[in-house]
Amino acid sequence: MISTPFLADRASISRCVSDALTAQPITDIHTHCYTPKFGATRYPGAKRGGLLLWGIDELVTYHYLIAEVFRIVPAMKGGLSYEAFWKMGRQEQADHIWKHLFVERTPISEACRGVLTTLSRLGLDPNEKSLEPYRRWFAQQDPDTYIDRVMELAGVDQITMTNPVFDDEERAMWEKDPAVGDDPRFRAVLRIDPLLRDWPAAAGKLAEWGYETRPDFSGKTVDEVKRFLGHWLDRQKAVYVAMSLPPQFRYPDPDNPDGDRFIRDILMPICAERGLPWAMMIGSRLGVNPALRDAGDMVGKADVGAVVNLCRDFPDNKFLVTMLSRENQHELCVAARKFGNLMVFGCWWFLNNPVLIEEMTRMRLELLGTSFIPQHSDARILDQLIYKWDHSRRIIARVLTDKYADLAESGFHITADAVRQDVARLMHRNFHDFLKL
Ligand code: FIX
Ligand code: ZN
Repeated sequence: MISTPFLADRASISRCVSDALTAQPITDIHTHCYTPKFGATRYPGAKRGGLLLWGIDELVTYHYLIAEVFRIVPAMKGGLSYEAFWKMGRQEQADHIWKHLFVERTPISEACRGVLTTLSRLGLDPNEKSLEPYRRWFAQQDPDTYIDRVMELAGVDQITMTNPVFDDEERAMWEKDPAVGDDPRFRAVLRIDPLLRDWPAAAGKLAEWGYETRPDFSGKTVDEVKRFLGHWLDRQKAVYVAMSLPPQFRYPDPDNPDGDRFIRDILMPICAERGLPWAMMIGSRLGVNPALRDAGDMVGKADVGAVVNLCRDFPDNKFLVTMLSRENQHELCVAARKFGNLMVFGCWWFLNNPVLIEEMTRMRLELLGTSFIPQHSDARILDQLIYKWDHSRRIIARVLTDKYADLAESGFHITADAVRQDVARLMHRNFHDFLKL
């Protein structure tokens, strides 16, 4: 039998892991990016032409950076009021952020560093004191071909969108052009937060749209909500159903019988019937500072027990779960050891920082082997795919190298092929295989 050479030392392991991660196309399972048919930011001028956000002014006015600049120039006497900031045009906002976070201070936060990584990887000098040179460069790009460039630099082969059907602007685009989401580089996800976060209002909206739904679930409500979900799942060709849920989400929840009913009688049956996972993103406390708009949301420790109860009570359903609180991560990993229909994914939002990506990836490998999805980008601006994946790859490489080195110490033979297989599972196959289960 021909013996397969194995990786005998840490240096060869490290090289092999980095090469495998660089070569492995990544499916990004959760972003807020959009196909060009949804309309794109227009350069010069950075005018919002639709839902596809890209380019320097969008990058610099990312809501993470808006939150950070209000720490430097606070919305109080002698600072800048929220109203004044929101009255600014996008370029004026970007100039304000660039000045205070990138020029007058060291851009050392992860969100600042991300902009610099992106500019560098695009071949631009990240040391400019003004945004004008970047604006001139972005004004020469065509959004559609730029998507290909970004995906190539990020090593991403599929961008999974977030498509909130209760968002009037986006729903109108789907109703006007059913093919708006048709782009081989993208997949759609039916996002339905209001159906759990505010059932009575959501039932009222469905009634406005012609569905016979009533907040008290009387009449044909159950069948009509299923019809609504089925219509949009078909329209979007959605690959899963998603919700962001508050820290107080419980299942079952004696204080929210409507929510329990929606989950039990509507959502679980339709997802099981179609083999679609329900992606639960749990722990977002919305609007703690409403004046910051998208930047005003916060994290809260949630109840992993709700995930355990759902996975146990609905064994034929699949659950993609990420939680926002660092304190929930270990318990969620242990829950995943108990249920094969639970796929843990990503280092979400306030967890998407090197120190926590490292901690979570180590924890998950040690408790779950390679049976999880280590990361998603959550990119809101297309160009962020470049830095979010560049930064995460480095950390995942470091952690995997350590774990393989631990294995080698036991005398186990790690082969390059095994490393490539593991990396393919983590960055691509686990998601696609879970969808097909
Ligand atoms: O609910 C979500 O999908 C969150 O990821 C977003 O609402 C959040 O603003 C975000 O982009 C975090 O990275
Ligand atoms: Zn998101």
